[in-house]
Amino acid sequence: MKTVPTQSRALPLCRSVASLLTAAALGLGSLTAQAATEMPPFPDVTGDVVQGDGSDYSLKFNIGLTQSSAQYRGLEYFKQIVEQRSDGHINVQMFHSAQLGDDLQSVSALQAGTLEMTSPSTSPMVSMFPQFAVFDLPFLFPEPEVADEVLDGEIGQRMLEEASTQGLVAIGWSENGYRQLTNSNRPVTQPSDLEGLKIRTMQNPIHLDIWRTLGANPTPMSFAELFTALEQHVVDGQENPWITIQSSKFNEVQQYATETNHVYTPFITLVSERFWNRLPESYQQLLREAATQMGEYERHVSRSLNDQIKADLASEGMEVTELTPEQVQVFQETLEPVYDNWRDKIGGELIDSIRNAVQTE
Ligand code: TK8
Repeated sequence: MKTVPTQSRALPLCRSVASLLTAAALGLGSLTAQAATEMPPFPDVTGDVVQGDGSDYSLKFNIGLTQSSAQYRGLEYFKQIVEQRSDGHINVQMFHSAQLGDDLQSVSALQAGTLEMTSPSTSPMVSMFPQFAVFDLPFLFPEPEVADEVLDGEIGQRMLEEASTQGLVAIGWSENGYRQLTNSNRPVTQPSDLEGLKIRTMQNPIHLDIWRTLGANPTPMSFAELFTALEQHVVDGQENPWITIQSSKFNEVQQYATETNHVYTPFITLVSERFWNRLPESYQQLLREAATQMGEYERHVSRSLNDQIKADLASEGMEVTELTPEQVQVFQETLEPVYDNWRDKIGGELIDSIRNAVQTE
């Protein structure tokens, strides 16, 4: 079997940014914490007005993350596109922070026809679509652009088609992104530092396997319960992209962070099939185009803010550890058995086709 592709992203030397910045954090922490992160501007809405069937439609779009996430920013752009190009005949109501339910509850609501759209992480959906589990394999995508190639290419397209069943229509990808570890106990630079740490994972068996293999004590839990669980020390740590750590204020209840980049998580854009079937074809096409444009913009927002947010978290007092390439390799090698454990269940062909796409990049 091939070895896990070495991350080609430049990883600076291990250092604690926080120690350099503690003084600044003491003085300015509360001020900088208030400063809103500047989002890249919305691209202009382009394309003609799309003729519908004369009826008006209203859709509720619910996401798990907060109003300061890239996910919400993407949703705001989606709303602009859909409302402008339908000339106001489609109204988009935005809900954030799991106001209408967490990822799994939202998917059920789509199936029941009580919610029209959502954009969950693929990971909690593997019980419905086992092939999504491929994205949970550790260190699969060395660069975000490689994830784009796969998701926007043949494999991603096929997965959207395969996920358009069970009351759902899957119309696009955006990104949650590379996941980073945080905890309230100690700095983590190697798997042995994780011993005994209770880590919240998504409701996903591969993530459980990853953290068990690393020696931690993982507990699956809905994202909506996570802040309280961290605050009350029900769990010691969690893992999510920098922008999610910041927009969900996990840094207020987590002292240590390690830039592990261990998994890249896509978001999938889903529509309720019941709603979809009521729409004229021209509006179905409009939603597809808007979902694609939302995905492009949201990825841009997420990526352009990543490093800035990491630095902000450090200046606000979090102790942020960046791993050396050698330290990353220890994590990769420790996690290689996870591939063997899941290969047959996920499908060796699918894993190979993604790993081949990664290598030809
Ligand atoms: C938000 C979730 C979240 C995910 C998780 O709805 O559960 O940790 O990373 O971002 O999809």
